Amino acid sequence: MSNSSTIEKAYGMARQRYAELGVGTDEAIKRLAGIPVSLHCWQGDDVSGFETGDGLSGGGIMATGNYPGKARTAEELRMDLEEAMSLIPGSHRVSIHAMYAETGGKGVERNQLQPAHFSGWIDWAKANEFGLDFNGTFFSHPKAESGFTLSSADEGIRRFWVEHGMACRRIAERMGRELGSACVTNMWIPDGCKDIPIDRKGPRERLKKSLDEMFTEKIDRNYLLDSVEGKLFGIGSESYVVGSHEFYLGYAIANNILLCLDAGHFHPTEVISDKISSVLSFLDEILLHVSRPVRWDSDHVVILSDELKAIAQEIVRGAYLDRVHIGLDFFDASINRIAAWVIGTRCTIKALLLALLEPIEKLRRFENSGDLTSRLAMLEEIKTLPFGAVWDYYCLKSDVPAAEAWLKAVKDYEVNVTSKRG
Ligand code: RNT
Ligand code: ZN
Repeated sequence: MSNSSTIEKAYGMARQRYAELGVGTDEAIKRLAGIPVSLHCWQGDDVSGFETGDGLSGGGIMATGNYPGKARTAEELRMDLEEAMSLIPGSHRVSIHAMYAETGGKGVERNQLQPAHFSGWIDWAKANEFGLDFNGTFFSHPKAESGFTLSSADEGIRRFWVEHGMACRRIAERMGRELGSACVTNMWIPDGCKDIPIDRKGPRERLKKSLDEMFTEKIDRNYLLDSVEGKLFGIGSESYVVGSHEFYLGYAIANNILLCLDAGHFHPTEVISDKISSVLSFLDEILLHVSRPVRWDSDHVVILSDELKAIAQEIVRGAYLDRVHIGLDFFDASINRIAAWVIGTRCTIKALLLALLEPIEKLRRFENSGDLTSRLAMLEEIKTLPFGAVWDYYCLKSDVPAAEAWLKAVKDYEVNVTSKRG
């Protein structure tokens, strides 16, 4: 394992090599430190939440695997998140779902949730200097069992979920206000059906009406940023999803709210990296759900894949860092859950660093002058630049383990903490 003087030495050499291409590594590291990634709390407990005794299916999303030691309480989940954060360089955010409310053992209906039910999360975020993001939970609930929530034809059910959305926005406003940083609040609903519907129009009309009602209350954008997330299909909604991409793209543009692009929510050969500059031609800001679909929307742990690199390149090349909120959305229950967070988040940050280290000006010049030969040659050559030395140095300077050294911390934590959970 590298000690700090080896890391510094390797960095010095890397800095020189990048400088030859006109890239400043110190600059890149400085910019990288200012980019928050929002860690999704639901990786820590397989998207279960802490509501009592429902045992209901999760609206077509599911973590597979039964690795021991998942968090059973909010305290455990926060502890695990802190452990993960201590192994990730930079200052980041945590994304909470409404089903992680702390209601003191009392059942509180989702349309009755209050900011007070999240004060444990808010106090913790304050103490640790994490930003918070929020999500409505429109699944794992008796009133979602029919497969329809905001688009339900049952007025009582539809109204219940509208009220849930309104409650979530007030909770999120509180989070944003208390933490001094706008809380990106995402609404994803599972609505759709397994087999071919007769009426595709009615549910969409009702969804639009529900969203209009939910977003009526004007809330300061300094505290709350509303976002909606579409999808292509889910388990049990293979033939029809009410909130499709076109539906929400239209809704977001018409209402000047954020669109959430999830990497697993499109046709298998479609990529969200190519959608960023398209949707940002019409929207001020977007949210990303960085995920890894394997053959379907499987939500595998994010790795340093070509698509992850392309996502980061698009954000950096397009100078969109202020307009793209980077959130994670994966859940794997077959490996150590803290390691899953650390791997996925470190990879996302690595992809951003790679993008910040591109000799963009040089590449642009090649392209603009029609020298496509040099463009391709350079794109391939930069793949073997000493990027790892810059990454290790960034970890060292951020006081987190460089290279694979973080794994030992997770293994120790497993022995001392998670393996002791029943
Ligand atoms: C589901 C969506 C949604 C959820 C989380 C838990 O397909 O991706 O974002 O994964 O809200
Ligand atoms: Zn998602």
